Amino acid sequence: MKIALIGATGMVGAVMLRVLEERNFPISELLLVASEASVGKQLTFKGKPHTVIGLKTAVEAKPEIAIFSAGGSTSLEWAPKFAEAGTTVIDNSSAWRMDPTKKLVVPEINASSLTAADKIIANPNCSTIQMVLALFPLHKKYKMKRVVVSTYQSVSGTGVKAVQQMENEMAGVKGEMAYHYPIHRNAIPHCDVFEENGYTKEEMKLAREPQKILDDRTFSVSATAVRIPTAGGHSESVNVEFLNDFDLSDVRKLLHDTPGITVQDNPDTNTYPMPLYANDKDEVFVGRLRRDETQPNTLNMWIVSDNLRKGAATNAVQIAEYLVAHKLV
Ligand code: 11C
Repeated sequence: MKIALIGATGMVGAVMLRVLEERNFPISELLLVASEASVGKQLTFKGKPHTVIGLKTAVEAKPEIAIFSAGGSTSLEWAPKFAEAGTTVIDNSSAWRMDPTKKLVVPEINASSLTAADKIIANPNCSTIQMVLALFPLHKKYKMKRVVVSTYQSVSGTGVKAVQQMENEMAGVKGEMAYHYPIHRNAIPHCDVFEENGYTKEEMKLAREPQKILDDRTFSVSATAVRIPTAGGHSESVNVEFLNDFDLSDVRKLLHDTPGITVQDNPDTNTYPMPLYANDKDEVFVGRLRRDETQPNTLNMWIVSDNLRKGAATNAVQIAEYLVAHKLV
């Protein structure tokens, strides 16, 4: 496979290179692509140096797959150009997610909907992926009615400028601010921009994307997204009301049997998921499973995953693997 990585010099790009290498993705030629300012830079893949090229050169090279992690405006402009050249695009930005003509894919849930005609495939938002993967087996069996989620999102979700802001604040050094407020020793209830309804765009991604991925508009999601001073890994407190009653040991078994999920749930041994330990792992970790005693058919759980891996790079590479395995590229 000739693969292009758009946004190769960025934070997700670096994780993407590691994931492609670790999973030994079949690559005959790797095109590392970035903005004009980075053209000519050298990056290493499997111990070999690669020179960064520009978008136009990459389109002309007609790769079979292009994985984009370069922001929404680059995706909006360039994904259609790659698609016209015959390349299948897997896009990490929010640009195409809610476009009804594009599939929004978490491979463990809905990769089977993909066909060779899907030339631009959207990767969901990081906080959506980890939540929807845990909700998926439970929804299948017990049918969700309403989800209330509060997120605790790491600064790596914002990007390198935010990681730098937190490090500067921890070291007592003045520097550029990614947020309106200090993040060290703080919690900021503001991820992405505000929309007209008073929710942030991140909260609305959590509300809208699961319905599209699960192809079901009968349940609703109400979200509050909060940025906290952790370096990597998003955490989520999730309250789910089902139409049908559930058995807690069956919930645990359903989650345990779902590929991509690791259950960490034992109050006796203080076992529960935490971002420090989910960092650099591909799984979605689920714990603190307990019945909501204030309402029937309602479950509380705590979900943690590395936002740059399953939340971005790993999910995108899994989509690429599916396309290759099913001869869709
Ligand atoms: C965050 N979820 O942590 C965001 C980062 O829509 O792909 C990814 C933004 C997106 O703030």
